[in-house]
Amino acid sequence: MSKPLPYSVKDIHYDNAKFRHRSPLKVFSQSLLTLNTKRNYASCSTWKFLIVILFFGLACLMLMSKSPNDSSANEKGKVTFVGGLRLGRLLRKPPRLPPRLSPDEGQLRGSSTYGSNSDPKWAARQQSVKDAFDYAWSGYRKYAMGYDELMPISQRGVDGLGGLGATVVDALDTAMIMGHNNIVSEAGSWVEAHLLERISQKGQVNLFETTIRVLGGLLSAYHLSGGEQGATNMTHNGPNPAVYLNVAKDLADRLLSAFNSSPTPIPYSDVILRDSTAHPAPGGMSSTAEVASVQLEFNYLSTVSGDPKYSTEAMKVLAHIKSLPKTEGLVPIYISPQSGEFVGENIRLGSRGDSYYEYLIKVWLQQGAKLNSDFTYLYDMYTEAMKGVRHLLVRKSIPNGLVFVGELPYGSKGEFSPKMDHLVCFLPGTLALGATKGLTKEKALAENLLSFEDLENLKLAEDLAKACFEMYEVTATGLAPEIAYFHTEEYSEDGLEGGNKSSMYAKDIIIKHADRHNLLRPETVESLFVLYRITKDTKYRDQGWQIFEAFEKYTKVKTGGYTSLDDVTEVPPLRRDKMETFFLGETLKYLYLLFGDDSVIPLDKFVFNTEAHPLPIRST
Ligand code: DMJ
Repeated sequence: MSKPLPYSVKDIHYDNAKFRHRSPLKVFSQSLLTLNTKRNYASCSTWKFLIVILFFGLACLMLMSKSPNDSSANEKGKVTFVGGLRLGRLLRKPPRLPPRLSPDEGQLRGSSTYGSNSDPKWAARQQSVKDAFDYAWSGYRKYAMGYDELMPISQRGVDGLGGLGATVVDALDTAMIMGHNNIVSEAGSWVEAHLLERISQKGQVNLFETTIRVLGGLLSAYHLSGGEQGATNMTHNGPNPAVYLNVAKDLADRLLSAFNSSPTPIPYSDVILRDSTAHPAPGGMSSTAEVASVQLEFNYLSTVSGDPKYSTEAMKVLAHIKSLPKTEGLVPIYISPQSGEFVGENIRLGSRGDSYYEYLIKVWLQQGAKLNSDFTYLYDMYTEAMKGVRHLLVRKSIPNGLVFVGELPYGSKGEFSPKMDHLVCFLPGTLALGATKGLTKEKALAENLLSFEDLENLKLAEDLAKACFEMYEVTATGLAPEIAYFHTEEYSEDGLEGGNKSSMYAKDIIIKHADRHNLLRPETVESLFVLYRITKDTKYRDQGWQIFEAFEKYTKVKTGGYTSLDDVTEVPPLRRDKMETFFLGETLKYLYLLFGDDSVIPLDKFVFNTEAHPLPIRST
């Protein structure tokens, strides 16, 4: 008798060599082989004769037993035994699927968009997202080309990120993925004509923001436009991919001053681009998330440039953080570049903490996801941290039990705060990715790859995604606030509801006046995208569509572009005057991918940096 299945896969779709279904024909031919090898019966001529007869009989049956009353089946070429067993099915080879193109191959072969969408409903919805991207870009191009961001109400541009035309670079790979060739051409030409000069002239930029948006955008554009295959293969509009790489190197060389000027492996937060110098932020501290979320980009740059210096500097940060004391794997949100130590006790997965956890697992995945490698410590740090999250930060709201992640502003000995930034909504996607390593849940289960802990993380991912979606559903506009509080036994406040009286979570979610804005952020749709890819549960697509419709309804500006909102709990909502670069770089990209084909930027071949710029996983 076989042993009971391991706990983690008991009662679930299970498939390994031992339990896999085998076709009767295979069973038959294997039995013959077994007979042959085990007992040497085939040396007996009688047995040989019988086997030949058996095969002959089988062949005759196949030809003669076409069921007369199964004409439709016959039309389709199915051959059946009288008893109903479909011999055709036994003999037919698995269908030959068209080869799956990697995104860059798709691009290199000149397809207008990556992959195809066979479902007309989702194809139409995907097209709506593509149109929204076009609308956002057109508004930006008309009023703000070359500025960092569009102010759509004032119809002008603003440089909030140092003046490197951040929207152009953030949007570029989204345009490539969508097959928006005109936009690729416009954005690419702008990069070629202006960006190097800008970089050499501009003053202060933030190391993290510039790395994730500009450096990440350039590197992704380099890869997607066929850079690693060499320029001759390029079919994309826009410049030779080498242009993107050269600009990326120039930028990264200057950004390296943040590492080189610091007395510890922890970089300073700000860089003066024109003279390649760096200094700490006012107050002296760097954010933990910021210093630990530049490694995907610097690693990839080292790979494609052949110069290890970028990766070496960036990875020293993570190796250093490994040696610091933590609270069940959780870390404070500030770190000092002077001392190299964490500062304060504020632990959260929202602002200043978020992408530290994201990059632990993604850098490990980028480097081939091998256990017992130089990068295993990242996997261990991630695993410990997620255990810490489950133990110290996860709670349920009342009355209806939404699972959320709170904060520990005074460390693990201090009081728990039921506050959750929208930024935390990256976590469901990261947890799901960490659990299956980018495979579908079905495949990971079939290959027996999920530990008990992976399954727990996947469950938590789904629960948290629900809370993130309900942060949208609970408001009058259907758009999430920047921050929500959750009603618990220790904490409640009346009169701070989201404005959607029909939401069953109206009493669970509390939205303070100061937190009611929406900046067109991507985190929830990012997680819906990853969870859809991994679980194939269509509810994630439906939820993404609902969110997209709310963006269309309340944030689209008649004269061009989309805008942030001041208050999502009122209809019509008060508007702010900014279209953040990540609306084009992340939000619309994730929505487009959510409604599209899974073979486009597959999650086991690419990691998305924290600004949604896909970078290839090192091939093993
Ligand atoms: C983006 O710039 C990145 O996703 C970052 O990690 C967090 N914040 C914004 C989007 O909300």
